[in-house]
Amino acid sequence: MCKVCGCSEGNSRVSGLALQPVRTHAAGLSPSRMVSIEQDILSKNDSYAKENRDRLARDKVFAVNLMSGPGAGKTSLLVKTLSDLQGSIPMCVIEGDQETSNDADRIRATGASAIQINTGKGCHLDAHMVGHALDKLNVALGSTLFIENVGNLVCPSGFDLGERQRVAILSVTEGDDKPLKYPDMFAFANVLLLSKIDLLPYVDFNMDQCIEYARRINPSISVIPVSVKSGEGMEQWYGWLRSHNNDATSTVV
Ligand SMILES: Nc1nc2c(ncn2[C@@H]2O[C@H](COP(=O)(O)OP(=O)(O)OP(=O)(O)O)[C@@H](O)[C@H]2O)c(=O)[nH]1
Ligand SMILES: [Zn+2]
Ligand SMILES: [Zn+2]
Repeated sequence: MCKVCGCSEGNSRVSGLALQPVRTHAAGLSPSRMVSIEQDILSKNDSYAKENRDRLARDKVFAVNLMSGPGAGKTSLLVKTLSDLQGSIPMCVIEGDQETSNDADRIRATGASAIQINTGKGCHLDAHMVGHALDKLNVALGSTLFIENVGNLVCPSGFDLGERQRVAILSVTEGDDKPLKYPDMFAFANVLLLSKIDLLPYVDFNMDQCIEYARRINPSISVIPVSVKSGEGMEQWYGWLRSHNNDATSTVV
């Protein structure tokens, strides 16, 4: 179910577990009834998100919601991060995709634990799905939990999952005007990772312009340019992760 595009009529699954879909294309519903259903769904999501947030805080887990359009490099970034930081921070992953367990398989190949959520026709994760995934994934005390959202630059920005930080990833092949065209995502995020910067010589992407657009939407957004391929910027990303992981694990609940 998506309050933005109202597009989901599919079944959501957490590794085979069926969740009840909410249908938005109900014939005969007036627009005001639809609005009231949407408000109900959002307030339900918020209460599930609060449950997740309280649970994660109790377990001293630093949860990061990673969002981007399809193919911006979320899984590649995670695979590299999990390989490079193995042994220094306990880490695990919740993977969200409409179909396939390809991304969870790529994550598990690094040795890290991963749960795949398939959203069917759903275009984003919601807090209820993440709660079910948390029941299945034994997240160790003091871990960083990466939640890779469904590849979509719009809909995930409407749904709090109970995470502590939100990271939007935009690759340089997508165009520097995206913060203005898809402002909700950039308003929602705490951090913007500009990915695939090894490709900058081959594309017309003005990094300064893109950052200026992003800050027009969200003046406090942090920006980290990275390339998984060349390794550029990865130390800055790891520094950001370590410091937030320390904050989460040292917060007294
Ligand atoms: N040149 C270059 N290619 C990259 C980089 N990071 C990822 N890619 C490529 O981009 C493509 C998509 O990467 P993924 O990591 O699957 O992207 P994703 O965001 O997880 O994709 P979805 O989950 O389908 O939305 C792959 O072909 C990667 O090899 C990078 O830093 N530089
Ligand atoms: Zn949608
Ligand atoms: Zn992915």
